[in-house]
Amino acid sequence: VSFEERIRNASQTNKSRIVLALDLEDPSPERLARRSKELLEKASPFICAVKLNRQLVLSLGLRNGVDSIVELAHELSLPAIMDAKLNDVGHTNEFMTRTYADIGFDAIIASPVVGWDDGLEPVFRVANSRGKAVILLVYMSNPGAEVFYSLMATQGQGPARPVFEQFAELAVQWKAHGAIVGATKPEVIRRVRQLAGDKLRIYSPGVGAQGGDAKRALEAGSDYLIVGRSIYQATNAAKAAEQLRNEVL
Ligand code: OMP
Repeated sequence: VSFEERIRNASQTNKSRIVLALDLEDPSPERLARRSKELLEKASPFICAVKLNRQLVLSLGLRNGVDSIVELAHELSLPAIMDAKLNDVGHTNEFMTRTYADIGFDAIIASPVVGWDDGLEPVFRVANSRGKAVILLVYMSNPGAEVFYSLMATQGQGPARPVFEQFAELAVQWKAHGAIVGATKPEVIRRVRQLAGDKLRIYSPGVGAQGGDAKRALEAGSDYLIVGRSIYQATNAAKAAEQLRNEVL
Protein backbone atom coordinates (compact mmCIF):
# COMPACT_ATOMS: atom_id res chain seq x y z
CA VAL A 1 0.00 0.00 0.00
CA SER A 2 1.43 3.37 -1.02
CA PHE A 3 1.88 6.27 1.39
CA GLU A 4 -0.74 8.18 -0.58
CA GLU A 5 -3.31 5.45 0.08
CA ARG A 6 -2.27 4.97 3.71
CA ILE A 7 -2.70 8.63 4.61
CA ARG A 8 -5.93 8.89 2.63
CA ASN A 9 -7.36 5.82 4.38
CA ALA A 10 -6.36 7.06 7.84
CA SER A 11 -7.73 10.49 7.00
CA GLN A 12 -11.08 9.01 5.96
CA THR A 13 -11.32 6.60 8.89
CA ASN A 14 -10.46 9.22 11.51
CA LYS A 15 -12.09 12.10 9.63
CA SER A 16 -8.91 14.04 10.22
CA ARG A 17 -6.42 16.06 8.20
CA ILE A 18 -4.01 16.45 11.11
CA VAL A 19 -0.46 15.12 10.96
CA LEU A 20 0.87 14.98 14.51
CA ALA A 21 4.40 16.39 14.88
CA LEU A 22 5.66 14.22 17.73
CA ASP A 23 8.50 16.50 18.84
CA LEU A 24 8.60 15.82 22.57
CA GLU A 25 11.80 16.52 24.50
CA ASP A 26 12.94 14.76 27.66
CA PRO A 27 16.39 14.23 29.21
CA SER A 28 15.52 10.60 29.92
CA PRO A 29 15.35 8.51 26.72
CA GLU A 30 13.22 5.85 28.44
CA ARG A 31 10.71 8.41 29.60
CA LEU A 32 10.77 10.15 26.22
CA ALA A 33 9.94 6.89 24.42
CA ARG A 34 7.16 6.11 26.88
CA ARG A 35 5.63 9.60 26.73
CA SER A 36 5.84 9.68 22.92
CA LYS A 37 4.08 6.33 22.60
CA GLU A 38 1.39 7.26 25.12
CA LEU A 39 0.73 10.51 23.31
CA LEU A 40 0.64 8.87 19.88
CA GLU A 41 -1.76 6.22 21.12
CA LYS A 42 -4.12 8.72 22.76
CA ALA A 43 -4.10 11.12 19.80
CA SER A 44 -4.31 8.34 17.19
CA PRO A 45 -8.11 8.40 16.68
CA PHE A 46 -7.94 12.09 15.74
CA ILE A 47 -4.96 12.22 13.33
CA CYS A 48 -4.11 10.83 9.89
CA ALA A 49 -0.32 10.43 10.22
CA VAL A 50 2.59 11.04 12.57
CA LYS A 51 5.74 12.99 11.72
CA LEU A 52 8.99 12.40 13.61
CA ASN A 53 11.80 14.90 13.75
CA ARG A 54 15.30 15.10 15.17
CA GLN A 55 13.96 15.52 18.72
CA LEU A 56 13.21 11.80 18.78
CA VAL A 57 15.85 10.56 16.34
CA LEU A 58 18.75 12.23 18.17
CA SER A 59 17.45 11.32 21.63
CA LEU A 60 16.37 7.72 21.02
CA GLY A 61 18.42 6.60 18.03
CA LEU A 62 16.83 4.64 15.22
CA ARG A 63 17.22 0.99 16.18
CA ASN A 64 15.58 -0.04 19.45
CA GLY A 65 14.31 3.51 19.64
CA VAL A 66 12.44 5.33 16.92
CA ASP A 67 11.71 2.03 15.12
CA SER A 68 9.31 1.01 17.88
CA ILE A 69 7.40 4.29 17.50
CA VAL A 70 7.11 3.74 13.74
CA GLU A 71 5.90 0.21 14.48
CA LEU A 72 3.30 1.54 16.92
CA ALA A 73 2.09 4.03 14.28
CA HIS A 74 1.58 1.15 11.85
CA GLU A 75 -0.27 -0.88 14.50
CA LEU A 76 -2.55 2.13 14.87
CA SER A 77 -3.02 2.19 11.05
CA LEU A 78 -1.14 5.47 10.73
CA PRO A 79 1.71 6.19 8.29
CA ALA A 80 4.96 7.67 9.64
CA ILE A 81 6.80 10.58 8.03
CA MET A 82 10.50 11.24 8.69
CA ASP A 83 11.20 14.95 8.81
CA ALA A 84 14.80 14.61 7.62
CA LYS A 85 14.85 17.82 5.55
CA LEU A 86 17.44 16.08 3.35
CA ASN A 87 19.77 18.64 1.82
CA ASP A 88 23.09 16.97 1.05
CA VAL A 89 25.03 15.47 -1.84
CA GLY A 90 23.80 12.28 -3.48
CA HIS A 91 25.53 9.46 -1.63
CA THR A 92 24.76 10.95 1.80
CA ASN A 93 21.13 11.60 0.85
CA GLU A 94 20.94 8.07 -0.52
CA PHE A 95 22.26 6.58 2.72
CA MET A 96 19.78 8.57 4.81
CA THR A 97 16.83 7.69 2.58
CA ARG A 98 17.73 3.98 2.65
CA THR A 99 18.26 3.97 6.40
CA TYR A 100 14.97 5.70 7.19
CA ALA A 101 13.20 3.38 4.74
CA ASP A 102 14.74 0.35 6.51
CA ILE A 103 13.40 1.63 9.85
CA GLY A 104 9.91 1.59 8.34
CA PHE A 105 9.17 5.23 7.59
CA ASP A 106 6.62 5.68 4.81
CA ALA A 107 7.63 9.16 3.66
CA ILE A 108 10.57 11.51 3.93
CA ILE A 109 10.89 15.31 3.79
CA ALA A 110 13.64 16.81 1.61
CA SER A 111 14.79 20.27 0.55
CA PRO A 112 14.76 21.09 -3.18
CA VAL A 113 17.70 23.51 -2.85
CA VAL A 114 20.29 20.81 -3.49
CA GLY A 115 18.82 20.12 -6.94
CA TRP A 116 18.42 16.90 -8.88
CA ASP A 117 21.80 15.70 -10.18
CA ASP A 118 23.73 13.97 -7.42
CA GLY A 119 21.35 15.61 -4.93
CA LEU A 120 17.73 14.51 -4.85
CA GLU A 121 17.93 12.04 -7.75
CA PRO A 122 19.03 9.20 -5.41
CA VAL A 123 16.36 10.19 -2.85
CA PHE A 124 13.58 9.79 -5.41
CA ARG A 125 15.18 6.65 -6.88
CA VAL A 126 15.42 4.88 -3.51
CA ALA A 127 12.05 6.14 -2.29
CA ASN A 128 10.29 5.10 -5.51
CA SER A 129 11.87 1.64 -5.48
CA ARG A 130 10.77 1.11 -1.86
CA GLY A 131 7.22 2.48 -2.21
CA LYS A 132 8.04 5.52 -0.06
CA ALA A 133 6.88 9.08 -0.65
CA VAL A 134 8.98 12.25 -0.92
CA ILE A 135 7.64 15.56 0.38
CA LEU A 136 9.54 18.71 -0.61
CA LEU A 137 9.91 21.99 1.25
CA VAL A 138 8.30 24.62 -0.95
CA TYR A 139 7.83 27.48 1.52
CA MET A 140 8.74 27.20 5.19
CA SER A 141 6.58 28.55 7.99
CA ASN A 142 9.06 30.67 9.98
CA PRO A 143 9.27 34.45 9.47
CA GLY A 144 12.89 34.31 8.24
CA ALA A 145 11.96 31.91 5.43
CA GLU A 146 10.54 34.76 3.38
CA VAL A 147 13.98 36.13 2.44
CA PHE A 148 14.91 33.18 0.25
CA TYR A 149 11.66 31.40 -0.55
CA SER A 150 10.24 34.64 -2.00
CA LEU A 151 13.46 35.67 -3.72
CA MET A 152 13.02 36.56 -7.39
CA ALA A 153 15.32 34.42 -9.51
CA THR A 154 15.78 33.53 -13.15
CA GLN A 155 16.35 30.10 -14.68
CA GLY A 156 18.34 30.48 -17.89
CA GLN A 157 16.70 33.04 -20.17
CA GLY A 158 13.33 33.09 -18.38
CA PRO A 159 11.84 36.01 -16.45
CA ALA A 160 12.53 36.40 -12.71
CA ARG A 161 10.01 34.49 -10.56
CA PRO A 162 9.76 33.75 -6.84
CA VAL A 163 11.93 30.79 -5.88
CA PHE A 164 9.01 29.00 -4.17
CA GLU A 165 7.07 28.91 -7.44
CA GLN A 166 10.02 27.21 -9.09
CA PHE A 167 10.20 24.72 -6.18
CA ALA A 168 6.50 23.94 -6.59
CA GLU A 169 7.01 23.24 -10.29
CA LEU A 170 10.07 21.11 -9.61
CA ALA A 171 8.09 19.11 -7.05
CA VAL A 172 5.52 18.33 -9.76
CA GLN A 173 8.23 17.60 -12.35
CA TRP A 174 10.11 15.26 -10.00
CA LYS A 175 6.82 13.56 -9.07
CA ALA A 176 7.04 14.35 -5.38
CA HIS A 177 4.03 13.20 -3.38
CA GLY A 178 3.70 16.51 -1.60
CA ALA A 179 4.89 19.98 -0.75
CA ILE A 180 5.37 21.69 2.59
CA VAL A 181 3.94 25.21 2.61
CA GLY A 182 3.65 27.07 5.91
CA ALA A 183 0.15 27.66 7.30
CA THR A 184 1.49 31.12 8.14
CA LYS A 185 1.33 31.98 4.41
CA PRO A 186 -2.19 31.30 3.07
CA GLU A 187 -1.53 33.39 -0.06
CA VAL A 188 1.45 31.16 -0.88
CA ILE A 189 -0.65 28.03 -0.31
CA ARG A 190 -3.20 29.42 -2.79
CA ARG A 191 -0.48 30.07 -5.38
CA VAL A 192 1.11 26.63 -4.96
CA ARG A 193 -2.30 25.00 -5.36
CA GLN A 194 -2.82 27.04 -8.52
CA LEU A 195 0.54 25.94 -9.95
CA ALA A 196 0.36 22.29 -8.90
CA GLY A 197 -3.34 21.60 -9.47
CA ASP A 198 -4.08 18.19 -7.96
CA LYS A 199 -0.57 16.86 -8.61
CA LEU A 200 0.72 17.63 -5.09
CA ARG A 201 -0.67 17.14 -1.62
CA ILE A 202 0.02 20.28 0.40
CA TYR A 203 1.16 19.88 4.01
CA SER A 204 1.02 22.98 6.20
CA PRO A 205 2.93 23.30 9.47
CA GLY A 206 2.84 26.42 11.62
CA VAL A 207 -0.72 26.16 12.96
CA GLY A 208 -1.21 27.56 16.48
CA ALA A 209 2.21 27.92 18.11
CA GLN A 210 3.68 29.68 15.04
CA GLY A 211 0.60 31.84 14.48
CA GLY A 212 -0.94 30.08 11.46
CA ASP A 213 -4.69 29.52 11.25
CA ALA A 214 -5.90 26.00 10.46
CA LYS A 215 -9.09 26.99 8.66
CA ARG A 216 -7.44 29.64 6.53
CA ALA A 217 -4.72 27.20 5.45
CA LEU A 218 -7.28 24.57 4.43
CA GLU A 219 -9.45 27.13 2.66
CA ALA A 220 -6.39 28.31 0.74
CA GLY A 221 -5.78 24.78 -0.52
CA SER A 222 -3.82 22.73 2.03
CA ASP A 223 -4.67 19.04 2.25
CA TYR A 224 -3.08 18.33 5.63
CA LEU A 225 -2.02 20.32 8.68
CA ILE A 226 1.16 19.44 10.56
CA VAL A 227 0.62 20.25 14.24
CA GLY A 228 2.96 19.78 17.19
CA ARG A 229 2.98 22.06 20.23
CA SER A 230 -0.71 23.02 20.13
CA ILE A 231 -1.41 19.34 20.69
CA TYR A 232 1.42 17.93 22.80
CA GLN A 233 1.77 20.95 25.09
CA ALA A 234 -1.96 21.01 25.87
CA THR A 235 -3.04 19.78 29.30
CA ASN A 236 -5.02 17.08 27.52
CA ALA A 237 -3.29 16.32 24.22
CA ALA A 238 -5.92 13.91 22.92
CA LYS A 239 -8.68 16.44 23.60
CA ALA A 240 -6.67 19.18 21.85
CA ALA A 241 -6.22 16.92 18.80
CA GLU A 242 -9.91 16.05 18.83
CA GLN A 243 -10.96 19.69 19.12
CA LEU A 244 -8.72 20.83 16.29
CA ARG A 245 -9.92 17.96 14.12
CA ASN A 246 -13.55 18.88 14.76
CA GLU A 247 -12.92 22.56 14.08
CA VAL A 248 -11.65 21.84 10.58
CA LEU A 249 -13.81 18.85 9.67
P1 OMP B 1 4.62 23.20 15.90
O1 OMP B 1 5.01 24.59 15.53
O2 OMP B 1 4.97 22.83 17.30
O3 OMP B 1 3.18 22.89 15.55
O4 OMP B 1 5.53 22.19 15.03
C1 OMP B 1 5.62 22.25 13.64
C2 OMP B 1 6.39 21.06 13.10
O5 OMP B 1 6.52 21.21 11.70
C3 OMP B 1 7.81 20.92 13.62
O6 OMP B 1 8.12 19.53 13.64
C4 OMP B 1 8.66 21.61 12.58
O7 OMP B 1 9.95 21.08 12.51
C5 OMP B 1 7.88 21.30 11.30
N1 OMP B 1 7.99 22.30 10.21
C6 OMP B 1 7.73 23.64 10.45
O8 OMP B 1 7.37 24.03 11.57
N2 OMP B 1 7.88 24.54 9.44
C7 OMP B 1 8.23 24.19 8.18
O9 OMP B 1 8.31 25.05 7.31
C8 OMP B 1 8.48 22.83 7.92
C9 OMP B 1 8.30 21.90 8.90
C10 OMP B 1 8.35 20.49 8.49
O10 OMP B 1 9.12 20.20 7.56
O11 OMP B 1 7.58 19.67 8.97
